[in-house]
Amino acid sequence: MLFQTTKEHEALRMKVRAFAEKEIKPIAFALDKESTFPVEQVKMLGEMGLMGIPYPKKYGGAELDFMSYAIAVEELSRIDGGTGVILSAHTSLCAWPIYAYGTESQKEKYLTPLSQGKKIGAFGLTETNAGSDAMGTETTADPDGDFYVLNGGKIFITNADVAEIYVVTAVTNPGMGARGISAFIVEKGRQGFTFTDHYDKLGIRSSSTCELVFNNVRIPKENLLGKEGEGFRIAMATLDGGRIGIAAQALGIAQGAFEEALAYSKERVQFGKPIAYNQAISFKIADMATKLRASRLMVYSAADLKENKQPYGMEAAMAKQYASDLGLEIVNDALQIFGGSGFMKGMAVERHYRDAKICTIYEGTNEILRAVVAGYIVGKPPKESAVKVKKAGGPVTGVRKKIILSDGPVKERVAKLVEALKADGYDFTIGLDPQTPVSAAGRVVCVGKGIGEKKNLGFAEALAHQAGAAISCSRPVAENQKYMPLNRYIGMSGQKFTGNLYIGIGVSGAGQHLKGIKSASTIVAINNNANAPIFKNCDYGIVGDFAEILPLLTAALDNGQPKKLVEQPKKIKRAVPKKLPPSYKIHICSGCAYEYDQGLGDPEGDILEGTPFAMLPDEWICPVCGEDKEQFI
Ligand code: COS
Repeated sequence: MLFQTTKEHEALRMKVRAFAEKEIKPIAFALDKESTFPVEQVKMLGEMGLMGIPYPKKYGGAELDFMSYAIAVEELSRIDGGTGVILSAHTSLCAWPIYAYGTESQKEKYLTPLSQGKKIGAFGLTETNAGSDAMGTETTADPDGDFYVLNGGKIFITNADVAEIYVVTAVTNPGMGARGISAFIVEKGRQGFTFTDHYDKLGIRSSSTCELVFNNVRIPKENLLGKEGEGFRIAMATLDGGRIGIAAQALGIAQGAFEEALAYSKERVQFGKPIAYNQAISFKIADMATKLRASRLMVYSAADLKENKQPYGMEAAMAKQYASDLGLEIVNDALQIFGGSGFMKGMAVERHYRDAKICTIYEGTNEILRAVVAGYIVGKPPKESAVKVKKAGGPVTGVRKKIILSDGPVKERVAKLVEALKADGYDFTIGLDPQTPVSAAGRVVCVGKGIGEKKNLGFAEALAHQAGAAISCSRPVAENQKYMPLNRYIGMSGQKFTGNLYIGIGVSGAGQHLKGIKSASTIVAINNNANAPIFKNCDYGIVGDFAEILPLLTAALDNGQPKKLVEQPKKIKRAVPKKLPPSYKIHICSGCAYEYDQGLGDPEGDILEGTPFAMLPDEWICPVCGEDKEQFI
């Protein structure tokens, strides 16, 4: 196997390198610090013909090979890992499935502007319960005339919300596993298609990442990508190619860190000579260079296989896993060579160090990739395991009552809620300092972005007083809107609420937030969007405008007396929906244990559905063993 880049490859490398050095390097620190997407620079990439490198010219592409694409991602990442993944997600994850599975008109309509860089693309597969187990998809697409109606959400989506074209997966046939999932092209701007706030990330901060929310989004049937039921395979095949892009990104980040460290080691003098001549450092440099060479050969080899239409899934997985695992070792050594200076913000090596980590996680964790590679070598493990495992999925907060009060006068719904809470054991004569730390509070009122203007916090504060609750909020309310200090936000990354009563006001229920309240005994949701995910995760919900509901709820909890301040009330047992006993007695044949089911009757014995056992004729016999009716117990 001889891998040689051509003169054209090297010319392209120089072109992308010059661009990255001139246009991105000077602003890379600021992009990272401010978490800013490089809008103008991405536009320039489009003008340079780099946003559709491997696609045919007739669809606006540059019609170069996959190795050229890998080199471009590598060179951008050498300067800024975030810019590298913008190109990679756009080219591999959005443009590619349209190129490979799209109809002619889909390619003209979507691939062309993507390749020309006029529109940015993104890919939506990952969900709260569908990470490594991509088959756990819960977003649904229900047919309705000439449309599919999308409901659900996607998390950790690179290029959201700057992208205008999204390839997303959704379940069209529940219960059919992989074959029940389909892929769709969804344009930004469709009614009901919204985004959450951007994540605040460790690295690749110049790329944008947020969640997609689909609330009754109508997608024309012509936007189905491939056939119905092909979505999972399309997604898996897309990721095979995507992994070449991430491998190239990991390689580029490591290359950048290596060059920084090499230059520094030659200029930094200790013990009378540059540290590069110290064997401890020179051996590190030798190892880094060796690892880079091995990674580069693997990345280019996978790209070459793809270009030549050879099987490449295993090689792409190997390259991504290897280049990113070794990439971490290289950036670690690079920072070590810089010593204390490398630990300082503003040093490129510090940014490379943070940017490298994600490459071992996204587009298949390196653990999953080892499973993929092993699958090619030893074959796939048998599907059925002797060990029964709990099926993932379902509400993040576990089994909840989900009593949603959506109809009728608001006052009556509020009264029903208060009655139900009292029946669950809540005493509203007690009070709590609203500034009690969230982790110590027995009850909280929590506001989400739906609270709107800051002055509306007054509604929540009044309710918190009457409910004997501390006040808290979702992450965006603290971080972006700055309505409360950061130590009051609830979420996976913030404070966990493990007390009794959580009342969410205008909280939509992003997975990260719900993970922070999953131990609450009772979850109450008040939101005007009946499809907000929090309603699938609550015990009681009222659908409606908080400005109307909260004053009524506050008044209903007001007992006219000052609240008694008490010690932390004891933990109330979580309300579990009751299993209803059958409404009729069970009758079992003493001969064969056949159970007569009143609901089914006995069609073979001409007994209609719904016939009670007592009404069966005396001559009726057990349809299984022929035992007389009176032998039933
Ligand atoms: N290309 C095409 N089809 C593929 C495929 C691939 N690379 N891998 C699997 N398939 C097909 C299988 O052939 C099978 O098709 P049929 O139902 O027609 O037989 C179907 O997809 C199901 O495959 P499998 O049984 O292997 O699925 P598993 O649930 O066992 O999952 C893994 C396989 C774990 C490999 C998969 O879920 C995965 O890659 N997870 C990681 C997801 C990921 O990378 N997420 C990060 C996204 S960041 S954008």
